[in-house]
Amino acid sequence: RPAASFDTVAARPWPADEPFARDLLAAFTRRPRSISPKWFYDAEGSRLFDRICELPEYYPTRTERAILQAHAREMADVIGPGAELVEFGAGSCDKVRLILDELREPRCFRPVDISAAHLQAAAAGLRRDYPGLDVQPLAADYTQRLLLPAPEPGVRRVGFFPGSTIGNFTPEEALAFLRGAAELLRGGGLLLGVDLVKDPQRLHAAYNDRQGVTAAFNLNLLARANRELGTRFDLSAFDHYAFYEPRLQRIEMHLVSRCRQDVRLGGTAVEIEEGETLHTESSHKYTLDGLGALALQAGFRPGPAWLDEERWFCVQWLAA
Ligand code: AVI
Repeated sequence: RPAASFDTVAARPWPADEPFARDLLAAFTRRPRSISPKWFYDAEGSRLFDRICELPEYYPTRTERAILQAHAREMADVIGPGAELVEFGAGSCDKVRLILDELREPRCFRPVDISAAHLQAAAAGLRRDYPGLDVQPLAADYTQRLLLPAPEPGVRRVGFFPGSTIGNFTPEEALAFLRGAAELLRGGGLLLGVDLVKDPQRLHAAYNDRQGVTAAFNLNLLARANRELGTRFDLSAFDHYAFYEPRLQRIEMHLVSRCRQDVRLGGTAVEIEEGETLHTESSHKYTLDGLGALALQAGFRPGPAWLDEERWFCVQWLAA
């Protein structure tokens, strides 16, 4: 039986109105080629990210967890009793439990996440484990302005943004996010988890793990396009490439084309040169001074910071 050639397989219509399709086309038609890392996180990408968090080389998750475990009581004291807690990008609401365990009489907990299904499951788990807690999930994109009811008089609103997710924003996006958060949290504050500038070898290893999970996570962007948009990217024609750029204090992740190749994105033919890259993610690392300056610019007053012994990661209190 002759194998079906590409030409006899009917192409799926290009879903031009889908945001991922629009962003992918824009990514391949600008130079340098780049796309937002938010497209990593379909079900498969989220599963791969969970595996990254368990890798021996990927220190941020476990280091932040240890900081929260060691200092949750002090953090709860800074937050104070009767507060309303808002978590940005809550996901499975895992880490916040360490804070909730110590918080005195929290008024309510508002997990915010773009994935409604994920959020409902996480909220149900929290209601089960914290029977007295008022859990008010909000399915929304927290990089946009959030519509929350005004807190009751005298209730401090406090944000929680762990995982150094702020590092995946450009400096301009980070400033815009923090400005919006300062406004939303006025009179309260923000507990922010941030990965710190450190030995480039350590950073390099964290994004080039030996099992290749980070490579699979990066390549999943193209695999997702094949699944959702009907593209025919040959994953073996791209390499994962992640490096630390010390002047910009950031890890850059790219997908590098191993050869000259043509790909079709709907009606658009795209030519990719050998060695050309698609920039898929930046992961900014901060110094305490740099973070403090950014927070001040955004309208926060930096307070206590909790670090691990190696000073790899920091959970910073920012008063709003
Ligand atoms: C989600 N974010 C903080 C991770 C990071 O480290 O920038 C995403 C990631 N990319 C590669 N490994 C992990």
